[in-house]
Amino acid sequence: MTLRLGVIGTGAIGQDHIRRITHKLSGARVVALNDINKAQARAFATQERLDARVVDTGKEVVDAADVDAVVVTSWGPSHEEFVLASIAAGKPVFCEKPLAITAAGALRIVEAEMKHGRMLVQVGFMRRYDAGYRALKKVLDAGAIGDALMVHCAHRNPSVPENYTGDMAITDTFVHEIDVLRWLLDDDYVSAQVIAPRCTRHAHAGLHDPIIVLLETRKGIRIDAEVFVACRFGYDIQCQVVGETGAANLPEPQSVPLRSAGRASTEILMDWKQRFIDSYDVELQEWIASTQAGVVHGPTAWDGYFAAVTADACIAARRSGQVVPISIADRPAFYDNKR
Ligand code: NAI
Ligand code: ISE
Repeated sequence: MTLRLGVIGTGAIGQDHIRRITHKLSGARVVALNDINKAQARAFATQERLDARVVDTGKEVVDAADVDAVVVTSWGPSHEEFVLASIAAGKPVFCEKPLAITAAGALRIVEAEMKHGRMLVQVGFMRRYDAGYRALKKVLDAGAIGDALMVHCAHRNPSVPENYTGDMAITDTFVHEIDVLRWLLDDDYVSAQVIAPRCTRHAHAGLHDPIIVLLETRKGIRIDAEVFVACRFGYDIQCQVVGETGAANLPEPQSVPLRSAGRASTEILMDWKQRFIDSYDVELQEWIASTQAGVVHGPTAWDGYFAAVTADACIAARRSGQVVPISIADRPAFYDNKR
């Protein structure tokens, strides 16, 4: 059965997801779409010659009789509303990260899903589908460096748009590390601290960039992560896990080592779209298959909630300069066997 999808939000990643669903993946097609910028949604549908209608609101997408499942790719603050509407309609929903921009919002989704009685929500934490992170996890799980003790990370963007404001370094950017490290280490967090070094002159007004986030896990692993979103030099994702007997690094994306004009060099990608391009394909193809089977295999609403609780703690830590404890109830049995 071909899954008929409705997409809300036809900006950068919404367009990419629609193109991959339409041209690359199998088992689904987009039948309805919406964006608050309706002209842009229309122009995109025309340009791509989509066999899909543009409707007036996100809620119309969710409620459309011919939409079997929903893809939410609008701005973070709107996610909660559309995910809750999808649950109320009993429809599976793939929601780009973050699930919600506050822990309270994510909890409302968890509660609504549990009340509904069946898992419907998957969160777009695509790094779990990346071949590099999967290879790193395999090495850790095989015990090749003993128990993990420390993790050093960097999440660098060359620049961010003007509408990237406030706490988005945490809720929109660092949220990837929050999820993928929890999955990688098979652990949860107990505290957060945020340090603000000297601010780059390239940060927009009101944004303190870079920041360093320190997390501590239940097992006592210490994580330090640099989040630097106006670094200018590349889209650069680094992760090194130091264990009792070795250190394991996230593989760099493949590029040809070049020797030219008196230099030896390798390319650094500039665009997030390229860095994890294959993982989006795997993620959405697996989501289509599991949705057709009526189950959720990927990151759940609980994972989205855990990420939001951690993000809230990071935001509080950034404001207070203190170490902020992270406490969360045990995962409900409803979400068992899922991390
Ligand atoms: P964008 O700004 O390019 O596109 C967002 C679109 O949503 C815009 O066209 C906007 O008009 C529309 N929109 C906003 N509120 C809406 C509403 N209430 N109803 C309908 N449409 C609405 O942003 P981008 O980069 O595409 O990001 C969208 C979401 O995807 C964000 O949550 C972001 O964090 C996430 N994302 C995830 C990535 C990943 O690697 N998994 C990468 C990039 C973005
Ligand atoms: C964007 O939304 C993403 O998800 C990218 O992966 C991240 O690097 C960027 O900072 C976010 O704004």
